[in-house]
Amino acid sequence: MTWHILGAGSLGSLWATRLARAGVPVRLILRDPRRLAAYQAAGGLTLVDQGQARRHAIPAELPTADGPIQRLLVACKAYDAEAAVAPLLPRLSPDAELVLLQNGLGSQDAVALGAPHARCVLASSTEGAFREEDFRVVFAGQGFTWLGDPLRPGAPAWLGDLSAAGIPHAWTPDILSRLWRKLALNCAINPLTVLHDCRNGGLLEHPAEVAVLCSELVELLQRCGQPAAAENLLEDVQRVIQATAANFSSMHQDVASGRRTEISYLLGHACATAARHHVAVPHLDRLHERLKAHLRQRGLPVT
Ligand code: NAD
Ligand code: KPL
Repeated sequence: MTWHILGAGSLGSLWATRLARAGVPVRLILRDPRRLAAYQAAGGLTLVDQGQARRHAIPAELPTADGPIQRLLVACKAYDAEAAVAPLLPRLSPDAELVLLQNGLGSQDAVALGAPHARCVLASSTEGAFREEDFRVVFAGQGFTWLGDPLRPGAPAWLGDLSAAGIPHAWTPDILSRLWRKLALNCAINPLTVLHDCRNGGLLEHPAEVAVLCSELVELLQRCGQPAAAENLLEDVQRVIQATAANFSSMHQDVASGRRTEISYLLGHACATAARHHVAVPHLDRLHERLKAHLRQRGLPVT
């Protein structure tokens, strides 16, 4: 069964090249004729893995191409996912499955609402990749991908393709808990690294700020039906800060490079959920406002 991959950026290319390398049929879906022409001129997708570069001539097409889509990996940013999937809806076969790789929460519901007949499998990944140039991606950090479907707990047979491709993964009945936990970690760390303009380790100098955010996040998670995601959150945040002390957070990297952030699907989603559940989170709200002001000053979107 062919994997269609929507979004030939960092993570989409990392998945596409590893699946193709394992002999799994893959097709890329590129945004428009200009990008398709650029891809064809590049001669394929290059994966740099442990210093070794290898090009994979994976076939590519436009969203308007003919042919049904049975399995779609959505590898766009959270803010692009819904609009990117929309033109593909007429091509989805009745039993189509979508794998949603977006970080944070909110974009998955938007995609699922637009594709009510498709099965939506949610993913939470700690793998790391970045684009060295267009259609050339560096595998930067070993990690793990959790997959799950909150509506249908049974694991799909295609997980075998991921094993064949050497993509470390596991199926979980609690994918929402995993996504909420990652969101909470991102909320406690990433905005502060932007506002203090520091590496993750720089937050060791701001323990009280981190602690108060964690206590509000714990209260929110408990009150919005995600108590497992709240367990030992502060200890985990402190562990991640120590373990990644030398790194810049993904949000810091986005802001430093003038790229749009996924703020609405991380801190924005946490604050909106708190408001919906009538949970007071004054420090998270204030952090959200400060972050939006910081982004506005730099001409970056606040959604
Ligand atoms: P990216 O910006 O590198 O890639 C996204 C790709 O989607 C781009 O190539 C863009 O052109 C394409 N795209 C956008 N709209 C499109 C459309 N309408 N049609 C076709 N293509 C379209 O992003 P990324 O870093 O791969 O991140 C994807 C998601 O994975 C994000 O939610 C991110 O937070 C998450 N994530 C990334 C990493 C990582 O290391 N890069 C790790 C974990 C999670
Ligand atoms: O996931 C992260 C990110 O940079 O996005 C870390 C810093 C590990 C946790 O917030």
